[in-house]
Amino acid sequence: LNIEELERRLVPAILLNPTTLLYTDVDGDRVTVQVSGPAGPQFTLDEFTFVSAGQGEQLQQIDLTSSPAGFAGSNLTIQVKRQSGDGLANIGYINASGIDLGNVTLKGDLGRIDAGTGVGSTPAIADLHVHSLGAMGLSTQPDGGSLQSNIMGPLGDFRVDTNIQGAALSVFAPAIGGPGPGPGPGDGPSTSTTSPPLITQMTVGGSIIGSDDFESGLISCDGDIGTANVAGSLQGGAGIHSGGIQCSGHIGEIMIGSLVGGNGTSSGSIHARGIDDLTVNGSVVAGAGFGSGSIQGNDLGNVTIMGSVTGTAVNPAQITAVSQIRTEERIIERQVPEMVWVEVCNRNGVCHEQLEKVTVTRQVPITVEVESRGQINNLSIQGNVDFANIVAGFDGQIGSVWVGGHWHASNLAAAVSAGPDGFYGTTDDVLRIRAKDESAGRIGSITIMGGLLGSSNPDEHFGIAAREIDSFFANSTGKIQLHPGPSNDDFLLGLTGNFRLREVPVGPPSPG
Ligand SMILES: [Ca+2]
Ligand SMILES: [Ca+2]
Ligand SMILES: [Ca+2]
Repeated sequence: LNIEELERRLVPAILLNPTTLLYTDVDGDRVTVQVSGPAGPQFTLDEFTFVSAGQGEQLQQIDLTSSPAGFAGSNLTIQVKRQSGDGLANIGYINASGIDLGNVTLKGDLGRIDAGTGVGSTPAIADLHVHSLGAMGLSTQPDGGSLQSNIMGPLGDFRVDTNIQGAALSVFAPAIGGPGPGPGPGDGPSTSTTSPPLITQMTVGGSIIGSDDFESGLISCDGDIGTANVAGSLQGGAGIHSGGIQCSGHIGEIMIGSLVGGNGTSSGSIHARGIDDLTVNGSVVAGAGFGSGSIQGNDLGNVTIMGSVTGTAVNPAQITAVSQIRTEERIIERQVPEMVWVEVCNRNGVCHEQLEKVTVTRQVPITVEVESRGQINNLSIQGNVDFANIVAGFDGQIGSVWVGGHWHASNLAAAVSAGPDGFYGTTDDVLRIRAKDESAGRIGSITIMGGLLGSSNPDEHFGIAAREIDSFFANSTGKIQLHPGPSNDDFLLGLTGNFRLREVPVGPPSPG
Protein backbone atom coordinates (compact mmCIF):
# COMPACT_ATOMS: atom_id res chain seq x y z
CA LEU A 1 0.00 0.00 0.00
CA ASN A 2 2.84 2.36 0.84
CA ILE A 3 4.43 1.80 -2.54
CA GLU A 4 1.14 2.53 -4.29
CA GLU A 5 0.77 5.79 -2.35
CA LEU A 6 4.28 6.76 -3.34
CA GLU A 7 3.56 6.07 -6.98
CA ARG A 8 0.44 8.21 -6.87
CA ARG A 9 2.43 11.09 -5.54
CA LEU A 10 4.75 10.82 -8.51
CA VAL A 11 2.04 10.86 -11.18
CA PRO A 12 1.52 14.47 -12.24
CA ALA A 13 -1.61 15.90 -13.81
CA ILE A 14 -2.10 14.80 -17.39
CA LEU A 15 -4.23 15.92 -20.31
CA LEU A 16 -6.25 12.89 -21.30
CA ASN A 17 -7.39 14.84 -24.36
CA PRO A 18 -7.66 18.59 -25.14
CA THR A 19 -10.85 18.93 -23.13
CA THR A 20 -10.08 16.66 -20.16
CA LEU A 21 -7.47 16.96 -17.44
CA LEU A 22 -6.85 14.30 -14.81
CA TYR A 23 -5.04 14.70 -11.52
CA THR A 24 -4.78 13.16 -8.08
CA ASP A 25 -6.04 15.29 -5.22
CA VAL A 26 -4.10 15.88 -1.99
CA ASP A 27 -6.08 13.10 -0.30
CA GLY A 28 -5.76 10.64 -3.15
CA ASP A 29 -9.11 11.29 -4.85
CA ARG A 30 -9.05 11.19 -8.65
CA VAL A 31 -10.25 14.45 -10.18
CA THR A 32 -11.44 15.14 -13.73
CA VAL A 33 -11.59 18.68 -15.10
CA GLN A 34 -13.59 18.99 -18.31
CA VAL A 35 -14.33 21.88 -20.61
CA SER A 36 -16.89 22.26 -23.39
CA GLY A 37 -18.33 25.20 -25.19
CA PRO A 38 -19.45 26.89 -28.39
CA ALA A 39 -15.93 27.92 -29.48
CA GLY A 40 -14.51 24.41 -29.03
CA PRO A 41 -12.30 25.32 -26.06
CA GLN A 42 -9.14 23.33 -25.50
CA PHE A 43 -6.97 23.04 -22.43
CA THR A 44 -3.22 23.11 -22.30
CA LEU A 45 -1.35 22.43 -19.08
CA ASP A 46 -0.62 26.18 -18.99
CA GLU A 47 -4.11 26.92 -17.67
CA PHE A 48 -3.39 25.00 -14.47
CA THR A 49 -1.25 25.81 -11.46
CA PHE A 50 -0.52 22.85 -9.20
CA VAL A 51 1.57 22.37 -6.13
CA SER A 52 2.57 18.93 -4.85
CA ALA A 53 0.85 18.18 -1.59
CA GLY A 54 -0.15 15.12 0.42
CA GLN A 55 -0.88 12.14 -1.79
CA GLY A 56 -1.14 14.16 -4.97
CA GLU A 57 -1.48 17.75 -6.03
CA GLN A 58 -3.35 20.84 -4.94
CA LEU A 59 -4.99 22.56 -7.91
CA GLN A 60 -4.41 26.17 -6.95
CA GLN A 61 -5.63 27.90 -10.04
CA ILE A 62 -7.40 27.47 -13.37
CA ASP A 63 -6.62 30.51 -15.49
CA LEU A 64 -8.55 30.85 -18.74
CA THR A 65 -7.53 34.42 -19.50
CA SER A 66 -4.88 33.56 -22.10
CA SER A 67 -7.63 32.58 -24.55
CA PRO A 68 -10.75 34.67 -23.93
CA ALA A 69 -12.28 33.90 -27.32
CA GLY A 70 -11.67 30.17 -27.03
CA PHE A 71 -13.14 29.90 -23.55
CA ALA A 72 -16.10 32.27 -24.14
CA GLY A 73 -19.31 30.56 -23.04
CA SER A 74 -17.44 27.53 -21.76
CA ASN A 75 -18.78 25.00 -19.33
CA LEU A 76 -16.33 23.86 -16.69
CA THR A 77 -17.03 20.62 -14.86
CA ILE A 78 -14.86 19.31 -12.04
CA GLN A 79 -15.80 15.82 -10.92
CA VAL A 80 -14.27 13.63 -8.28
CA LYS A 81 -13.88 9.89 -8.08
CA ARG A 82 -13.52 9.13 -4.41
CA GLN A 83 -10.50 7.05 -3.53
CA SER A 84 -8.91 7.43 -0.12
CA GLY A 85 -10.14 11.00 0.35
CA ASP A 86 -13.25 13.05 1.07
CA GLY A 87 -14.77 12.78 -2.40
CA LEU A 88 -14.23 16.49 -2.93
CA ALA A 89 -11.75 18.49 -4.97
CA ASN A 90 -10.99 21.80 -3.35
CA ILE A 91 -9.74 24.42 -5.78
CA GLY A 92 -8.23 27.80 -5.06
CA TYR A 93 -9.11 30.16 -7.87
CA ILE A 94 -10.87 30.05 -11.21
CA ASN A 95 -9.78 33.09 -13.18
CA ALA A 96 -12.08 33.83 -16.11
CA SER A 97 -11.81 37.62 -15.89
CA GLY A 98 -13.26 39.19 -19.00
CA ILE A 99 -14.85 35.90 -20.09
CA ASP A 100 -18.52 34.94 -19.86
CA LEU A 101 -18.87 31.35 -18.74
CA GLY A 102 -21.64 28.79 -19.13
CA ASN A 103 -22.09 26.23 -16.36
CA VAL A 104 -19.37 25.92 -13.74
CA THR A 105 -19.70 22.85 -11.54
CA LEU A 106 -17.24 21.95 -8.80
CA LYS A 107 -17.65 19.06 -6.42
CA GLY A 108 -15.58 20.68 -3.74
CA ASP A 109 -14.64 24.00 -2.19
CA LEU A 110 -13.85 27.03 -4.29
CA GLY A 111 -11.87 29.91 -2.84
CA ARG A 112 -12.58 32.41 -5.52
CA ILE A 113 -13.87 32.90 -9.06
CA ASP A 114 -13.73 35.90 -11.34
CA ALA A 115 -15.75 35.93 -14.55
CA GLY A 116 -17.69 38.08 -16.96
CA THR A 117 -17.08 40.61 -19.68
CA GLY A 118 -19.07 43.28 -17.86
CA VAL A 119 -20.87 44.11 -21.09
CA GLY A 120 -24.30 43.05 -22.33
CA SER A 121 -27.00 40.82 -20.99
CA THR A 122 -25.21 37.49 -21.54
CA PRO A 123 -24.62 35.92 -18.12
CA ALA A 124 -21.14 36.25 -16.69
CA ILE A 125 -21.82 32.75 -15.37
CA ALA A 126 -25.00 30.94 -16.41
CA ASP A 127 -24.86 28.43 -13.57
CA LEU A 128 -22.34 28.33 -10.72
CA HIS A 129 -22.62 25.24 -8.56
CA VAL A 130 -20.04 24.46 -5.88
CA HIS A 131 -19.97 22.33 -2.75
CA SER A 132 -18.75 25.23 -0.61
CA LEU A 133 -17.25 28.67 -1.07
CA GLY A 134 -14.32 29.76 1.07
CA ALA A 135 -14.50 26.86 3.53
CA MET A 136 -10.81 26.02 2.96
CA GLY A 137 -9.76 29.64 3.50
CA LEU A 138 -6.71 30.64 1.52
CA SER A 139 -5.03 27.24 1.96
CA THR A 140 -5.86 26.10 -1.58
CA GLN A 141 -4.47 29.22 -3.27
CA PRO A 142 -0.98 30.46 -4.11
CA ASP A 143 0.50 33.08 -1.79
CA GLY A 144 -1.32 36.40 -1.90
CA GLY A 145 -4.69 34.77 -2.53
CA SER A 146 -8.10 36.25 -1.88
CA LEU A 147 -11.61 35.07 -1.04
CA GLN A 148 -13.25 37.86 -3.05
CA SER A 149 -15.08 36.75 -6.20
CA ASN A 150 -16.05 39.36 -8.76
CA ILE A 151 -18.76 38.52 -11.27
CA MET A 152 -18.98 41.18 -13.97
CA GLY A 153 -22.48 40.74 -15.36
CA PRO A 154 -25.55 38.62 -14.67
CA LEU A 155 -25.27 35.45 -12.62
CA GLY A 156 -27.96 32.92 -13.52
CA ASP A 157 -28.22 30.14 -11.01
CA PHE A 158 -25.90 30.29 -7.99
CA ARG A 159 -25.86 27.17 -5.85
CA VAL A 160 -23.70 26.29 -2.86
CA ASP A 161 -24.45 22.87 -1.35
CA THR A 162 -23.05 23.70 2.08
CA ASN A 163 -21.56 26.92 3.51
CA ILE A 164 -20.25 30.18 2.20
CA GLN A 165 -17.57 30.83 4.76
CA GLY A 166 -15.57 34.03 4.86
CA ALA A 167 -15.73 34.29 1.06
CA ALA A 168 -17.36 37.30 -0.58
CA LEU A 169 -19.09 37.24 -3.95
CA SER A 170 -19.94 40.50 -5.68
CA VAL A 171 -22.09 40.64 -8.78
CA PHE A 172 -21.79 43.84 -10.79
CA ALA A 173 -24.28 45.15 -13.31
CA PRO A 174 -22.90 45.24 -16.84
CA ALA A 175 -21.65 48.66 -17.89
CA ILE A 176 -23.61 48.60 -21.13
CA GLY A 177 -26.91 46.79 -21.61
CA GLY A 178 -28.37 44.06 -19.48
CA PRO A 179 -29.95 44.16 -16.08
CA GLY A 180 -29.12 46.21 -13.05
CA PRO A 181 -29.00 49.88 -12.26
CA GLY A 182 -27.58 52.19 -14.83
CA PRO A 183 -28.86 54.49 -17.51
CA GLY A 184 -32.15 53.16 -18.78
CA PRO A 185 -34.18 54.33 -21.76
CA GLY A 186 -34.45 58.09 -21.94
CA ASP A 187 -31.85 58.75 -19.25
CA GLY A 188 -34.47 58.10 -16.58
CA PRO A 189 -33.77 56.21 -13.41
CA SER A 190 -33.40 52.49 -13.87
CA THR A 191 -36.61 50.54 -13.97
CA SER A 192 -35.25 47.31 -12.67
CA THR A 193 -38.67 45.73 -12.43
CA THR A 194 -38.80 45.48 -16.19
CA SER A 195 -35.36 43.92 -16.69
CA PRO A 196 -34.34 40.41 -15.62
CA PRO A 197 -32.64 40.12 -12.22
CA LEU A 198 -28.88 40.34 -11.97
CA ILE A 199 -28.86 37.13 -9.91
CA THR A 200 -31.69 34.92 -11.10
CA GLN A 201 -31.61 32.42 -8.28
CA MET A 202 -29.40 31.78 -5.29
CA THR A 203 -29.49 28.65 -3.15
CA VAL A 204 -27.25 27.99 -0.18
CA GLY A 205 -27.66 24.62 1.54
CA GLY A 206 -25.80 25.76 4.66
CA SER A 207 -25.03 29.18 6.10
CA ILE A 208 -23.36 32.36 4.95
CA ILE A 209 -20.69 32.97 7.55
CA GLY A 210 -18.66 36.11 8.08
CA SER A 211 -15.14 36.25 9.47
CA ASP A 212 -12.98 39.00 10.97
CA ASP A 213 -12.51 40.70 7.62
CA PHE A 214 -14.49 43.62 6.22
CA GLU A 215 -17.32 42.34 4.01
CA SER A 216 -16.22 38.73 4.44
CA GLY A 217 -19.03 36.29 3.74
CA LEU A 218 -20.98 39.01 1.99
CA ILE A 219 -23.06 38.38 -1.11
CA SER A 220 -23.48 41.73 -2.79
CA CYS A 221 -25.50 42.44 -5.89
CA ASP A 222 -25.50 45.64 -7.88
CA GLY A 223 -29.04 44.96 -9.12
CA ASP A 224 -32.01 42.73 -8.50
CA ILE A 225 -32.11 39.19 -7.11
CA GLY A 226 -34.95 36.96 -8.29
CA THR A 227 -35.17 34.39 -5.50
CA ALA A 228 -32.81 33.44 -2.70
CA ASN A 229 -32.86 30.59 -0.25
CA VAL A 230 -30.36 30.17 2.56
CA ALA A 231 -31.22 27.09 4.61
CA GLY A 232 -28.88 28.03 7.44
CA SER A 233 -28.10 31.44 8.87
CA LEU A 234 -26.70 34.71 7.83
CA GLN A 235 -24.05 34.66 10.51
CA GLY A 236 -22.10 37.82 11.18
CA GLY A 237 -18.45 37.86 12.21
CA ALA A 238 -16.21 40.57 13.59
CA GLY A 239 -15.88 42.19 10.16
CA ILE A 240 -18.11 45.11 9.22
CA HIS A 241 -20.90 43.90 6.89
CA SER A 242 -19.66 40.34 7.27
CA GLY A 243 -21.98 37.36 6.81
CA GLY A 244 -24.82 38.98 4.96
CA ILE A 245 -26.63 39.87 1.77
CA GLN A 246 -26.52 43.34 0.29
CA CYS A 247 -28.55 44.17 -2.77
CA SER A 248 -28.81 47.62 -4.29
CA GLY A 249 -31.87 46.46 -6.21
CA HIS A 250 -34.97 44.49 -5.41
CA ILE A 251 -35.22 40.94 -4.08
CA GLY A 252 -38.31 39.04 -5.17
CA GLU A 253 -38.55 36.21 -2.71
CA ILE A 254 -36.04 35.31 -0.05
CA MET A 255 -36.06 32.62 2.63
CA ILE A 256 -33.41 32.47 5.34
CA GLY A 257 -32.92 30.16 8.31
CA SER A 258 -31.90 32.82 10.82
CA LEU A 259 -30.18 36.18 11.03
CA VAL A 260 -27.43 36.17 13.61
CA GLY A 261 -25.50 39.38 14.16
CA GLY A 262 -21.82 39.30 15.08
CA ASN A 263 -19.37 41.80 16.53
CA GLY A 264 -19.06 43.68 13.25
CA THR A 265 -21.30 46.63 12.40
CA SER A 266 -24.21 45.49 10.21
CA SER A 267 -22.93 41.91 10.26
CA GLY A 268 -25.37 39.03 9.82
CA SER A 269 -27.81 41.32 8.06
CA ILE A 270 -29.86 41.63 4.94
CA HIS A 271 -29.99 45.00 3.23
CA ALA A 272 -31.78 45.58 -0.04
CA ARG A 273 -33.54 48.46 -1.74
CA GLY A 274 -36.69 46.42 -1.70
CA ILE A 275 -37.88 42.95 -0.78
CA ASP A 276 -41.22 41.57 -1.92
CA ASP A 277 -41.31 38.57 0.37
CA LEU A 278 -38.92 37.75 3.20
CA THR A 279 -39.33 34.68 5.38
CA VAL A 280 -36.99 33.98 8.27
CA ASN A 281 -37.66 30.43 9.40
CA GLY A 282 -35.81 30.94 12.67
CA SER A 283 -35.07 34.11 14.59
CA VAL A 284 -33.48 37.50 14.09
CA VAL A 285 -30.83 38.04 16.74
CA ALA A 286 -28.65 41.13 17.06
CA GLY A 287 -25.03 40.69 18.08
CA ALA A 288 -22.62 43.12 19.70
CA GLY A 289 -22.08 45.05 16.45
CA PHE A 290 -24.30 48.06 15.83
CA GLY A 291 -27.04 47.17 13.36
CA SER A 292 -25.97 43.54 13.32
CA GLY A 293 -28.67 40.97 12.63
CA SER A 294 -30.74 43.65 10.93
CA ILE A 295 -33.23 43.79 8.10
CA GLN A 296 -33.15 47.00 6.13
CA GLY A 297 -34.80 48.16 2.94
CA ASN A 298 -36.60 51.05 1.39
CA ASP A 299 -39.64 49.02 0.46
CA LEU A 300 -40.32 45.90 2.51
CA GLY A 301 -43.38 43.92 1.41
CA ASN A 302 -44.20 40.85 3.48
CA VAL A 303 -41.77 40.12 6.28
CA THR A 304 -42.48 36.89 8.16
CA ILE A 305 -40.32 35.79 11.07
CA MET A 306 -41.22 32.36 12.41
CA GLY A 307 -39.14 32.78 15.56
CA SER A 308 -38.36 35.84 17.67
CA VAL A 309 -36.67 39.18 17.19
CA THR A 310 -34.08 39.63 19.91
CA GLY A 311 -31.65 42.42 20.62
CA THR A 312 -29.98 43.67 23.76
CA ALA A 313 -30.51 46.79 25.85
CA VAL A 314 -27.28 48.18 24.40
CA ASN A 315 -27.85 47.07 20.85
CA PRO A 316 -31.47 46.61 19.80
CA ALA A 317 -32.39 44.42 16.86
CA GLN A 318 -33.39 46.59 13.90
CA ILE A 319 -35.96 46.21 11.20
CA THR A 320 -35.80 49.43 9.24
CA ALA A 321 -37.59 50.83 6.23
CA VAL A 322 -35.31 53.62 5.12
CA SER A 323 -36.67 56.56 3.19
CA GLN A 324 -34.65 57.76 0.27
CA ILE A 325 -34.78 61.32 -0.90
CA ARG A 326 -32.62 62.16 -3.84
CA THR A 327 -32.38 65.29 -5.92
CA GLU A 328 -32.84 65.21 -9.65
CA GLU A 329 -32.03 67.89 -12.20
CA ARG A 330 -34.85 68.57 -14.64
CA ILE A 331 -35.37 71.08 -17.42
CA ILE A 332 -38.77 72.69 -17.47
CA GLU A 333 -40.27 75.40 -19.65
CA ARG A 334 -41.30 78.50 -17.79
CA GLN A 335 -43.11 81.60 -18.92
CA VAL A 336 -40.97 84.41 -17.65
CA PRO A 337 -41.61 88.16 -17.89
CA GLU A 338 -39.05 90.26 -19.67
CA MET A 339 -38.79 94.01 -20.19
CA VAL A 340 -38.02 94.96 -23.77
CA TRP A 341 -37.73 98.27 -25.62
CA VAL A 342 -40.44 98.63 -28.25
CA GLU A 343 -41.10 101.44 -30.66
CA VAL A 344 -44.48 103.04 -30.13
CA CYS A 345 -45.93 105.41 -32.73
CA ASN A 346 -48.85 107.77 -32.16
CA ARG A 347 -51.55 108.82 -34.65
CA ASN A 348 -49.41 111.62 -35.91
CA GLY A 349 -46.58 109.27 -36.84
CA VAL A 350 -44.37 110.42 -34.02
CA CYS A 351 -42.52 107.47 -32.57
CA HIS A 352 -40.55 106.87 -29.47
CA GLU A 353 -39.14 103.83 -27.65
CA GLN A 354 -40.56 102.68 -24.40
CA LEU A 355 -40.08 99.72 -22.06
CA GLU A 356 -42.78 97.08 -22.36
CA LYS A 357 -43.28 93.92 -20.35
CA VAL A 358 -43.60 90.80 -22.47
CA THR A 359 -43.77 87.10 -21.62
CA VAL A 360 -41.21 84.73 -23.11
CA THR A 361 -40.77 80.97 -22.81
CA ARG A 362 -37.46 79.89 -21.40
CA GLN A 363 -35.99 76.51 -20.49
CA VAL A 364 -35.11 76.56 -16.85
CA PRO A 365 -33.08 73.95 -15.00
CA ILE A 366 -34.63 73.08 -11.66
CA THR A 367 -33.72 70.72 -8.88
CA VAL A 368 -36.52 68.48 -7.64
CA GLU A 369 -36.55 66.13 -4.71
CA VAL A 370 -37.82 62.65 -5.46
CA GLU A 371 -38.87 60.60 -2.49
CA SER A 372 -39.15 56.86 -2.07
CA ARG A 373 -40.62 56.63 1.39
CA GLY A 374 -39.70 53.78 3.68
CA GLN A 375 -42.47 51.28 4.05
CA ILE A 376 -43.21 47.93 5.59
CA ASN A 377 -46.43 46.38 4.33
CA ASN A 378 -46.92 43.33 6.53
CA LEU A 379 -44.73 42.28 9.40
CA SER A 380 -45.49 39.03 11.16
CA ILE A 381 -43.37 37.78 14.07
CA GLN A 382 -44.53 34.45 15.48
CA GLY A 383 -42.36 34.63 18.58
CA ASN A 384 -41.38 37.42 20.96
CA VAL A 385 -39.99 40.88 20.37
CA ASP A 386 -37.30 41.83 22.91
CA PHE A 387 -35.12 44.95 22.59
CA ALA A 388 -36.00 45.80 19.02
CA ASN A 389 -36.53 48.95 16.97
CA ILE A 390 -38.93 48.53 14.07
CA VAL A 391 -38.92 51.83 12.26
CA ALA A 392 -40.01 53.40 8.98
CA GLY A 393 -38.16 56.62 8.08
CA PHE A 394 -39.17 60.01 6.67
CA ASP A 395 -42.83 59.98 5.59
CA GLY A 396 -42.63 56.26 6.34
CA GLN A 397 -45.60 53.97 6.66
CA ILE A 398 -46.22 50.59 8.21
CA GLY A 399 -49.18 48.42 7.22
CA SER A 400 -49.92 45.66 9.69
CA VAL A 401 -47.81 44.28 12.51
CA TRP A 402 -48.72 40.97 14.12
CA VAL A 403 -46.72 39.47 17.01
CA GLY A 404 -47.49 36.00 18.35
CA GLY A 405 -45.60 36.44 21.60
CA HIS A 406 -44.81 39.39 23.86
CA TRP A 407 -43.53 42.87 23.07
CA HIS A 408 -40.83 43.93 25.50
CA ALA A 409 -38.55 46.99 25.64
CA SER A 410 -39.08 47.59 21.93
CA ASN A 411 -40.24 50.43 19.70
CA LEU A 412 -42.43 50.70 16.64
CA ALA A 413 -42.37 54.01 14.80
CA ALA A 414 -43.45 55.42 11.45
CA ALA A 415 -42.06 58.81 10.37
CA VAL A 416 -41.17 59.67 13.95
CA SER A 417 -37.75 60.40 15.40
CA ALA A 418 -37.16 59.77 19.09
CA GLY A 419 -36.10 63.38 19.61
CA PRO A 420 -33.39 64.72 21.93
CA ASP A 421 -34.07 62.24 24.73
CA GLY A 422 -33.47 59.29 22.42
CA PHE A 423 -36.58 57.46 23.61
CA TYR A 424 -39.78 56.80 21.70
CA GLY A 425 -43.17 57.55 23.21
CA THR A 426 -42.11 60.76 25.01
CA THR A 427 -43.23 64.34 24.40
CA ASP A 428 -40.09 65.38 22.51
CA ASP A 429 -40.75 62.87 19.71
CA VAL A 430 -40.72 64.62 16.35
CA LEU A 431 -42.78 63.86 13.27
CA ARG A 432 -40.65 63.54 10.18
CA ILE A 433 -43.23 64.32 7.56
CA ARG A 434 -43.25 66.50 4.54
CA ALA A 435 -45.69 64.64 2.30
CA LYS A 436 -49.28 65.83 2.11
CA ASP A 437 -51.04 62.47 1.88
CA GLU A 438 -52.55 60.76 4.89
CA SER A 439 -50.58 57.54 4.55
CA ALA A 440 -47.32 59.24 5.53
CA GLY A 441 -46.56 58.49 9.17
CA ARG A 442 -49.34 55.97 9.43
CA ILE A 443 -49.43 52.53 11.04
CA GLY A 444 -52.38 50.34 10.06
CA SER A 445 -53.01 47.65 12.61
CA ILE A 446 -50.96 46.37 15.53
CA THR A 447 -51.78 43.04 17.15
CA ILE A 448 -49.72 41.65 20.00
CA MET A 449 -50.97 38.29 21.20
CA GLY A 450 -48.80 38.33 24.32
CA GLY A 451 -48.04 40.94 26.94
CA LEU A 452 -46.79 44.46 26.47
CA LEU A 453 -43.87 45.62 28.58
CA GLY A 454 -41.49 48.53 28.75
CA SER A 455 -38.64 47.91 31.15
CA SER A 456 -38.06 48.06 34.89
CA ASN A 457 -35.76 51.06 34.49
CA PRO A 458 -37.88 54.24 34.96
CA ASP A 459 -35.19 56.31 33.22
CA GLU A 460 -35.91 54.50 29.97
CA HIS A 461 -38.95 54.84 27.75
CA PHE A 462 -40.44 52.85 24.91
CA GLY A 463 -43.27 53.45 22.54
CA ILE A 464 -45.37 52.95 19.48
CA ALA A 465 -45.27 56.27 17.70
CA ALA A 466 -46.69 57.58 14.44
CA ARG A 467 -48.83 60.42 13.13
CA GLU A 468 -51.82 58.13 12.96
CA ILE A 469 -52.44 54.58 14.18
CA ASP A 470 -55.55 52.84 12.93
CA SER A 471 -55.95 50.00 15.42
CA PHE A 472 -54.19 48.45 18.39
CA PHE A 473 -54.70 45.23 20.30
CA ALA A 474 -52.51 43.54 22.88
CA ASN A 475 -53.49 40.60 25.00
CA SER A 476 -52.52 42.47 28.17
CA THR A 477 -54.45 45.65 27.32
CA GLY A 478 -57.25 44.43 25.09
CA LYS A 479 -58.35 46.52 22.15
CA ILE A 480 -57.59 50.21 22.63
CA GLN A 481 -60.30 52.51 21.26
CA LEU A 482 -58.31 54.91 19.10
CA HIS A 483 -59.86 58.12 17.81
CA PRO A 484 -60.15 58.46 14.05
CA GLY A 485 -57.71 60.96 12.63
CA PRO A 486 -54.10 61.89 13.26
CA SER A 487 -52.31 63.22 16.32
CA ASN A 488 -55.14 62.69 18.80
CA ASP A 489 -54.26 59.53 20.73
CA ASP A 490 -51.86 59.06 23.64
CA PHE A 491 -52.05 56.04 25.95
CA LEU A 492 -49.87 54.72 28.70
CA LEU A 493 -49.82 50.96 28.10
CA GLY A 494 -48.61 48.00 30.09
CA LEU A 495 -47.67 47.80 33.72
CA THR A 496 -44.13 49.16 33.64
CA GLY A 497 -45.16 52.82 33.40
CA ASN A 498 -42.69 53.60 30.64
CA PHE A 499 -44.48 52.47 27.50
CA ARG A 500 -46.79 54.69 25.48
CA LEU A 501 -48.76 54.47 22.29
CA ARG A 502 -48.57 57.98 20.96
CA GLU A 503 -49.80 59.82 17.87
CA VAL A 504 -47.26 62.58 17.54
CA PRO A 505 -48.63 66.09 16.92
CA VAL A 506 -47.67 68.06 13.84
CA GLY A 507 -45.43 71.02 14.62
CA PRO A 508 -42.82 71.60 17.28
CA PRO A 509 -42.79 69.14 20.19
CA SER A 510 -44.67 70.23 23.26
CA PRO A 511 -42.50 71.41 26.16
CA GLY A 512 -41.91 69.06 29.08
CA1 LIG B 1 -10.47 15.30 -2.04
CA1 LIG C 1 -38.49 61.10 22.66
CA1 LIG D 1 -56.01 58.81 16.15
